[in-house]
Amino acid sequence: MSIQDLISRIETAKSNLEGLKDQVPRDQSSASKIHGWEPSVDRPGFAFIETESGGVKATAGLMSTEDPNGIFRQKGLSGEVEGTVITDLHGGTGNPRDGIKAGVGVYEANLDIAAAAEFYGAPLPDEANVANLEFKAAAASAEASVGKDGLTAGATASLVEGGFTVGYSSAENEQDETVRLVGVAGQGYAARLHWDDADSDGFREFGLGGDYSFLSADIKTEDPLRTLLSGGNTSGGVGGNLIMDPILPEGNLTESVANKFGLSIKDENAPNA
Ligand SMILES: [Ca+2]
Repeated sequence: MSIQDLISRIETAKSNLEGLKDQVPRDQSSASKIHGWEPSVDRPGFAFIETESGGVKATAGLMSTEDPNGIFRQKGLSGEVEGTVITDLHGGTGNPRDGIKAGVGVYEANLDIAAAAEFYGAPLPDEANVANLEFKAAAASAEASVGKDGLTAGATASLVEGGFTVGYSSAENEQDETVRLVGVAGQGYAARLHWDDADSDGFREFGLGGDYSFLSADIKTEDPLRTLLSGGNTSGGVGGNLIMDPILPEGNLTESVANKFGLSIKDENAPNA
């Protein structure tokens, strides 16, 4: 049985269980309903309750902005509580998560350097086309959730958090890899597993991450075997890329090895496969 089969069996079992709780299957559930005021250009404050079959999210804040090119977004004095049984609520990412989540923060900001570089006509090189900065001030959050993109369990509270995500992501490439490193002036204890296929190329970005005391880190890779052998395309640039890449065969190494045993990690039915 391939990893793909195993994951799809887990997902089928989970949706069967959900079907027992509620006779309305997830994909037939009604669209979410918003009660209150969502963030808008002419009103900085927001406060709304979002409901969907099986889930509810209450969120409020004094400021939330995002520039139209997706370069910079920020949020101020905000809080949210989210509890779901069957729903697609999860921070607007479109990734269904079942579980509970709560958070408050005085300020948070994200800067997409790759989007900014592209906008100003100097795009980052293809092999390093992911670069984000993140910052939070006086924030606390707790979450226990599982969904089609992964699993999260833990809690973090900080005075200040700052860090970056770098790497490579493209539906044209089957060796995508990103690394996220964030320093936390506070305390955090959390574990995360990742198995989303964000670029829908048939190769899931497997990974793990966590918060431990002053450090929050995540690594995701479409080619776990190559990442292990090369020490990471991103994190081990010199040792990994320059030495191992000429030695290791092209393409997804994990898939090549899996194929030798009659297995596959690729979902041939993915939209960009
Ligand atoms: Ca992928």
